[in-house]
Amino acid sequence: MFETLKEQPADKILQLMQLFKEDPRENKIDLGVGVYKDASGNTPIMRAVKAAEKQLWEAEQTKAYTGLAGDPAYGDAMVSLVLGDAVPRSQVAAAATPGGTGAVRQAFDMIRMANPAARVFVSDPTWPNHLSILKHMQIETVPYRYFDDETRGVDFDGMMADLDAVKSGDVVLVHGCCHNPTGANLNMTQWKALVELLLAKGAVPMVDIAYQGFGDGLEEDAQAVRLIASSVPECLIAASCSKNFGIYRERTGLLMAVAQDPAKQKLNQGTLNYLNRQNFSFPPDHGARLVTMVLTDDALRADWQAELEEVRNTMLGLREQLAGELQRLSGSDRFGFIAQHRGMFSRIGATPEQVQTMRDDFGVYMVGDSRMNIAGLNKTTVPILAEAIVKAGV
Ligand code: PLP
Ligand code: TYF
Repeated sequence: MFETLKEQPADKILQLMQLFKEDPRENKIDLGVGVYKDASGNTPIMRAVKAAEKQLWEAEQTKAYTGLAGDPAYGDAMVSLVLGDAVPRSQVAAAATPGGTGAVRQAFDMIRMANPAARVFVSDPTWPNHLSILKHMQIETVPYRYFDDETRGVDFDGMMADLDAVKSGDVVLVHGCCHNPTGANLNMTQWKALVELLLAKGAVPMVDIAYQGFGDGLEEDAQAVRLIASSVPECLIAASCSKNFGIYRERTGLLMAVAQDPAKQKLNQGTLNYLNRQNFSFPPDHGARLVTMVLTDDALRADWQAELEEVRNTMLGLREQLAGELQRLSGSDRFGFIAQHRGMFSRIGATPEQVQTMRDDFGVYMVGDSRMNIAGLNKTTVPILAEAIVKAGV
């Protein structure tokens, strides 16, 4: 049977991790995979998470199964973190998932179940896993313009023009904040215009929010998803705790289905539970439990928020430093977009050849589409990167 299998394309981001490992140069710089790193290149366990883990070890009495949707307290805590009081809790169905990826996958499954003819509109570019999963599930995917190669900001006119083709029952996938891979984001005026278009078309928004707290702050980063959830009749939200709690390997995510019609909540919750059962039964609990503890304990929460702010401000500082350094070296303002972008990533608009030159000549590893992870830098490596960017002719 297995002889019928075909080689599957590798994930380019994960491939790059391997290439970096194999490079013997000591001064190489890893700007690849989206993992936060401090100035010494470590990905620390956040203080509040570590403290919660200690408490949990003392207090946990059982490892028996939770529910199909995970621990309800986790759902409540995360719905509140993401949606605030934008919609009544009674309108939200929520299920824990293995990571944000699990939430994305379950969301696509629910879409296909509800409307097998639904097309999913995705930003060009988007996180490669979106495309890979959609293709695997044989869901029709339609790209919409997103990134302006000239300004390195959002091509909002192009985006709206392409979304004019959306039909009732189609799904429009958006990144709630900190767009991956570009770092370019809509402003609130643009989000409002997008919501108007979705309402006019009868399209269902799906929001992937994997970096809440990494852009402009926990509340600020949730503004778009809250606007959407409170404006449209139905939407799906896939949230990840991997980055903002630093618990990548614990696989902690949440899928939310929001409906203005309260009668739909029960059906949606039942569907989310059903889909969890079809795919993995009970979702992982350890990370979810830590998140719940951190979010519901005042002291832990305050410490988590403080550390998340440190992380966010460190990345903003690196953005400012890099933009400044590039302005000095290039004698132009054309790299100002790096300080405007938000989140871990910026697509700098280099050609694949220029990306390769930076790798060969300077040991700088960014993804082939010229996405760099800002958190892979520190004060000392910023000038090295700036020189590489300018010398490669970007
Ligand atoms: N969505 C986007 C846009 C991402 O960048 C990521 C990666 O971190 C995820 C979802 C999900 O990540 P995870 O499955 O590790 O929670
Ligand atoms: O985009 C990134 O780098 C993160 C991490 O298959 C990631 O989202 C990368 C590839 C992948 C899963 C997660």
